[in-house]
Amino acid sequence: MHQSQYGDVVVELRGTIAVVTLNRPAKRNALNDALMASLEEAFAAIPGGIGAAVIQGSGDHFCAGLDLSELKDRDAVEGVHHSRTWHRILSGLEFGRIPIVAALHGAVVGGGLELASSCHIRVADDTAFFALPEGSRGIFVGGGGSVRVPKLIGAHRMMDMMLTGRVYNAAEGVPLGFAQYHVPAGTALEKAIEIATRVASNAPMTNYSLMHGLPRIAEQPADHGFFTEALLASIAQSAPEAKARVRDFLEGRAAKVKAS
Ligand code: 1HE
Repeated sequence: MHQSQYGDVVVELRGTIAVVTLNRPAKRNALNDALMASLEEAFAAIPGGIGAAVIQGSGDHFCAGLDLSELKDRDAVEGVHHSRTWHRILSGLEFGRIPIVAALHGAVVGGGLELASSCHIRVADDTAFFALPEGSRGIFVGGGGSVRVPKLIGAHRMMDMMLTGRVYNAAEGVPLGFAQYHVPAGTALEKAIEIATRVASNAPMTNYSLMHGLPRIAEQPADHGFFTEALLASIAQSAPEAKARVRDFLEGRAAKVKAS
């Protein structure tokens, strides 16, 4: 295991995956400018052989969102640039090189939910709770939440959360779409590592097509989507790795799909 530190972000390389930890537990991993810059730097430094990442928060919470102490003196122009910086960094994760699995526990709120929703898979343990306290703080989401959160749970639920301060616990929230997996308290990291390791074993072009193609195809008119899909399908299947994997199945060396 190889470990590096970028400010309040720790990166451990474990075989084919990287485990990225927000390490500011005294402030519940609240995201200040320095932490956001460290996050960007940490992901940019993940070496080529790594096929997937896990992101988690240290301490009792995943992330308390924007560091509100930095909001006090920001004017409108600075606010726009701040929001655009978050957009760049979180879009860099969403449309980066490797899929990211978020291991969620405790507070997943405000910018913490925006960060989680820019990841590709979310695993919530039983302690996780989801909220958008921006509404009650007199502000608005600024880290891409108005684009990404409605895709998970619908605009109507996000509207309710922000207008009323509604908080969803894991048992309520996971079936609504906040996360794809609900696991017992204290096991989100373990499950996320298991999932990321599996994801990292996919052919790189398959993962790339899913990360970069699927969300774009979903925004395209059906006719354009079918065309984009055909191009991605042809590129993926022409890779030598795809040929080898199909041959492995046909010659009885690859696992069958099993009923769950
Ligand atoms: C913080 C922050 C923060 C904690 N910015 N300092 N996010 C929020 O509105 C959520 C605000 N936080 C909370 O509601 C709670 O802290 C938690 C539910 C996350 C955790 O509660 P708890 O009891 O474990 O911790 P705590 O005692 O409230 O906080 C511990 C310390 O962290 C304390 O500082 P201390 O110096 O008094 O020890 C808190 O002030 C500090 N802390 N959260 C700054 N968020 C791109 S736009 C995104 C917009 C948003 O994200 S708005 C939502 C912001």
